[in-house]
Amino acid sequence: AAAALLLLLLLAAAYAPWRADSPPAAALLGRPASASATRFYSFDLIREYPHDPDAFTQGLLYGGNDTLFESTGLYYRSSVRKVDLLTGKVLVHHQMDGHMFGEGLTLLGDRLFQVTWMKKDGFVYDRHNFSKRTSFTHKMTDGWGLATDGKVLFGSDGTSKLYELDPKSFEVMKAVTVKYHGDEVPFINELEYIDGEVWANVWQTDCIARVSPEDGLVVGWIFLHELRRDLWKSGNTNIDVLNGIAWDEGNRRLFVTGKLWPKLYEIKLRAVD
Ligand code: DDQ
Ligand code: CA
Repeated sequence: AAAALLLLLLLAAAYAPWRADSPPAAALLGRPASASATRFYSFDLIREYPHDPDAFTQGLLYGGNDTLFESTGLYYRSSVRKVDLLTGKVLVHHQMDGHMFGEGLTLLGDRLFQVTWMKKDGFVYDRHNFSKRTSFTHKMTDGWGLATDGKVLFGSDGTSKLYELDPKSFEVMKAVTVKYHGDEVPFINELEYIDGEVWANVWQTDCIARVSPEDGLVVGWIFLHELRRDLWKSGNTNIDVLNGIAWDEGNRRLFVTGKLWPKLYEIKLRAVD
């Protein structure tokens, strides 16, 4: 019911005619500020791959050479994995402590950074050897999503905030509020940095928000409800929310999946406006 309500609010916000006026500050930054400037996207399915239906996907990223790094949640089941893209086979598996609920994951240099749910604790793993591990604490209100532009860590905590964290001190260097036509977008979850934008799963929706990290404005909405519908149609009624965006920059491939989804999808966006 909460998901339906949020979706309804998003759609209402999208089509409300009284929101068509442009805030001048946003316009000066050259960012879409009016209803007509925000782009909407559907997708074309390029290919589907198997995905571990027991993986409660919380963080997803491309690891090169047809591999993915993935972190999973749930108590006593949380993990960090290296996964073979083509087969879905888990190549390296690190089981987290039972009281840790794995969340967002990102790769900066040779190190994987991970945050955890309902705790300020995070972990840093060597990408080649997950047992080489250190920990850190951060100052976001919670640990949900992580991504990187190769310099800073982007983080989310389930609010409408998008944080920039220093990867050495883990201090918050900057925080913007994700907004669509002046309304805050809460439940910002799994993240991916793509071509200067931060793409974010919005928890409990089948939508991805394309966010400008400079000012937090939503510059595009991607609608992926068809993926869930097709999984349901083929009998997968046990699936949780859409979550997990991975970008293969070299080959410009975009991958998405969800928590407990038996499939991972390579998609191409198609503008619908
Ligand atoms: N988060 O990933 C959105 C940050 C948290 C998801 C928490 C889901 C809790 C599910 C608990 C199920 C217990 C069997
Ligand atoms: Ca990601």
